[in-house]
Amino acid sequence: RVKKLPKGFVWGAATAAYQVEGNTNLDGKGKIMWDDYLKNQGNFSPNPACDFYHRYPEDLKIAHNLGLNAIRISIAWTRIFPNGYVTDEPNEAGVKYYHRLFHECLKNNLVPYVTLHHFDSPKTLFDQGDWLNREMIDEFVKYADFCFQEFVEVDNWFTINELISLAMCQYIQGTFPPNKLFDVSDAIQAQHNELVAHAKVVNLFKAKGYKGRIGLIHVIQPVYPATNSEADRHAADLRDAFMNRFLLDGTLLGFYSDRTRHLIKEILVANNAELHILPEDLEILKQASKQNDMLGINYYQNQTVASYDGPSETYHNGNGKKGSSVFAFHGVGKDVRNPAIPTTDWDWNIYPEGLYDVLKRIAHDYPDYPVIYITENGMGAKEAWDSSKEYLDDNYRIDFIDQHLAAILKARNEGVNVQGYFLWSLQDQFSWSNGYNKRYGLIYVDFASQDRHLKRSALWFKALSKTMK
Ligand code: BGP
Repeated sequence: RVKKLPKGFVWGAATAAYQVEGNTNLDGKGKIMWDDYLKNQGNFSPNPACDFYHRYPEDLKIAHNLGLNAIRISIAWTRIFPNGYVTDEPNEAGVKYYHRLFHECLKNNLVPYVTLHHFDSPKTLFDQGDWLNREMIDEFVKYADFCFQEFVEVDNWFTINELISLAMCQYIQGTFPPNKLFDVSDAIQAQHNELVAHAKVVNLFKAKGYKGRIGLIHVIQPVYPATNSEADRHAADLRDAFMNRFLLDGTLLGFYSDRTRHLIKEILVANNAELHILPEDLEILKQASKQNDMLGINYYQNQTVASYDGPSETYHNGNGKKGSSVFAFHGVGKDVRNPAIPTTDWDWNIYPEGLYDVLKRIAHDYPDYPVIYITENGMGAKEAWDSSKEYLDDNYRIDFIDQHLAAILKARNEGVNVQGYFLWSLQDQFSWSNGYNKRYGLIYVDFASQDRHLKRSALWFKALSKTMK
């Protein structure tokens, strides 16, 4: 379908520190919110992941050979400040590791796009309430400031990855620590506080005149009503406000529009929940909204929603048993399956048109939006390496990427300013709530031997990279 990439297109793949590095106890790294939780749960361990902490030269070389020109990487806060609190004595080993890593990226002509927080709050700050505690915001700003000063080889910064996923998984679906269920107050407050944290960092980045660009990453799941009934359409609006609109408004407008506040209020009332906004928050958001240099959009799937007033219920399909997911949110709406839309084994809808809709919507609703990069998109699958074959056959992934890329380029041709694509993920990685059997990589990783093998999608990726000239 896609025959040619636009000239100068950013063509990359994504990683996140905790999902790739492994070595969570090495060189003075401090604990994060996941270490003890995963140990107690006993299902899967973040070690060795793909041992990127040691094997990054090999992976970056492969990425370069595949024609990639960019890579998404995150810094593990607790490799630099092991107990989360920012002091005058950063952990040298951690600082040096990231310098080595960034230099290796540049050596391989991979422009690093660096995220400061990717689902990995330091354990100390997590225990004090994580983003619900405003002390976390202050420490985050100091940590960001340190990184901007130290890592001058980085030109592209993202503050926080996927605020809504974190809030949903921590406080609504209970799949990330602290595993709360439908605590609507905490979920919406965390979203707001993270927006303020992002905004403070952007304002500091600009006030101090750091070079380079800064932005935020949102995962957007467009919401469609199950039927054309008024009730279902309203449910879709409510869900969209909670998942997408609140965050897009806070980032790109710098305030929550009347319509957004109205919808959020309805959700709060239905769930006896509260949101606290300090008067100064809005000034901070407003100032930052005009200073974002770029916007990262992660896109995986859409949602089809029907109106629902019953009790809230959720079941997370974390093992790939197709059809087992349940999600019903009191007073907001329940997920229903649209039989016309195919799904993965983890019940994620495959709906490339949704990505086109997302891009068009941002350009339409937020005309002052900064340049967009698709910072994640990809397909998880159960895969096993067959040593009698040269490459792992993942034609479904090629098809998936191809269709999503076509949707991006269509929006781009219609004027949406989208300049790049990062596949999730570069290599197979550790998945937060699914462990190791949900593989996304261009590069297959044998987690026992740490051998790397190429998938067919990697060759397809490479062939397309050559069309850019
Ligand atoms: C995004 C995260 C990634 C990654 C991806 C796939 O939400 O930013 O860290 O994990 O989704 O999700 P999963 O691993 O749950 O399949």
